[in-house]
Amino acid sequence: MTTPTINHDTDTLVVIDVQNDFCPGGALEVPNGDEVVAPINGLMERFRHVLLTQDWHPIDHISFASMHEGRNPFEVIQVDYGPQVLWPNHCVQGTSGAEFHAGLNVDSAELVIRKGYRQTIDSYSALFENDRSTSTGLAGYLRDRGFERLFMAGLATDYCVAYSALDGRREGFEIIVIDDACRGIDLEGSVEAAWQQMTDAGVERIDSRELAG
Ligand code: VGL
Ligand code: ZN
Repeated sequence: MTTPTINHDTDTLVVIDVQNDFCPGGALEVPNGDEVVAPINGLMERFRHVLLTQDWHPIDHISFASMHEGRNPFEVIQVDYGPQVLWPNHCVQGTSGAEFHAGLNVDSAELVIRKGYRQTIDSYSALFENDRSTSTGLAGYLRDRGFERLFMAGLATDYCVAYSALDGRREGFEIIVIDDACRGIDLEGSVEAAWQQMTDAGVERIDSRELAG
């Protein structure tokens, strides 16, 4: 794809999980995660409509390794809805780790959608929880608002960005991931695998410099 032009009526920028715990020094740090802040601030000035997601877990969340005796972070277990990576405790509701990065200019955001707040299920995607069927309500909101195309940026490429992009395609939205405004966790090649899946699903991949309007 070459130089998409922003359509201010039907495009929205979805900024995913730019929270302290995913930045250097955070509980689940994404390598160089804070490098997305500057490009995303630039993008937020250019889009009329901006939404944010916020990972928002109870302290006893099922995805936390600390809840599973004898298990360590980054191991994978089977739960009711399939495989689940176990994470260090992160983005606990009300903690500073769950706050947006202090440098992120969140003022223009029209909606903050929180996810992962149910104890028994994780939610990487902004649209569906990890069973891929429990809706967060976002798809309906986006349709109600008349949005057709979602530009996505944030953390982490291989988890919350990829799952959101894939679910967005499944729900019939055009999805464009702005690659230079994302960073990945990269467990055993997961960034490359995520890009393969996204590309196969028709997700477009651009650099913020390729965006016009
Ligand atoms: C995320 C792992 C656990 C993300 C959230 O934002 O990509 N990854 N929770
Ligand atoms: Zn999480």
